[in-house]
Amino acid sequence: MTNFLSLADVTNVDALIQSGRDAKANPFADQQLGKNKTIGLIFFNSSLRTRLSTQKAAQNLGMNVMTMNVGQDSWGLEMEEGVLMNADKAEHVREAAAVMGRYCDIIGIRAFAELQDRDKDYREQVMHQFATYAKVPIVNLESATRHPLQSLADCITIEESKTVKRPKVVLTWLPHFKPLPQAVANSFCEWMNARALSGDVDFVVTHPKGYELAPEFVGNTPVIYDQNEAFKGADFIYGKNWSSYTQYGQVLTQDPSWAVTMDDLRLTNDGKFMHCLPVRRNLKVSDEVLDSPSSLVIEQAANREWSAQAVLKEILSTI
Ligand code: SN0
Repeated sequence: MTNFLSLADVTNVDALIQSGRDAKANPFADQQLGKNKTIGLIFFNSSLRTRLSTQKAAQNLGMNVMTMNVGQDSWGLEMEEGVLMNADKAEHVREAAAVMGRYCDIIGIRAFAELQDRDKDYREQVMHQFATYAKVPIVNLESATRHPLQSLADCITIEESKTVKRPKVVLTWLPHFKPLPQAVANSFCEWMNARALSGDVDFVVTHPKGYELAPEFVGNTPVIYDQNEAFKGADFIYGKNWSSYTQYGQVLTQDPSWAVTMDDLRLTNDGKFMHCLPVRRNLKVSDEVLDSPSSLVIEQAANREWSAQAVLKEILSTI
């Protein structure tokens, strides 16, 4: 693996999930692999789990870690090509990425969707600019359209928590007053579609009308507009808010009936609740659900360390 930008960079999903589970069982087995290697973690947006878990995973592999918040710690970065730089951005990504590539053996980048211009977001300009100009492997720490380290952690969590061979997994939209990116939902669809294809899960999506995700992510997944119907017999309910893709970046409804409560869990097959965090209590999901044994949110977050370790291990073995 050279870059880890999306599922397309993974040759064997099963093996990567197993590698994460192996790291969890034996975190320091590969401590020599990253010795004298440096990872730079570059954030254009806030982070708690991604920053700490990726740093921890890199350290478990013996790597040195540097972290930077762009714009706060560094100069503001100009990402547009061929512009006259006479405004607030002091440095161009061409130089910034090239310099970082000289200090780092691997670079992780977080750059959320701006939710203004759909074509621009879905072109994944920032990830591609860093990959081009840094000339070292790039790890996606949540880009405009995807969050693959989260999806890998979610696959690990489902594998270790499932009680049936082929669990039913439901992705549900949750209410929120702010427009959030589609990245987590897109990525979850991308990875669950692959798991469904290999017979490891049954996967359905439920959301209000107007919240259809990009067709390239949904694929042939059944979309059910009745949330209660979708929840019937579910083994895992994966909650996430996202803003509209079709009316790009808009909040079309905040219907509180879409929040997940104990009544919803009672429709399921002793279903477990999953969410990538951060989650706003009682807006998206009730206290009762989050504080019940049915919640897997802390396990999922814990598994971020092992998903990052599996990915870094694979990249380190190629450089
Ligand atoms: C981000 C998102 O992509 O939805 C990161 C998730 C890992 N979430 C948020 O920005 C939540 C912000 C909020 O105010 O609730």
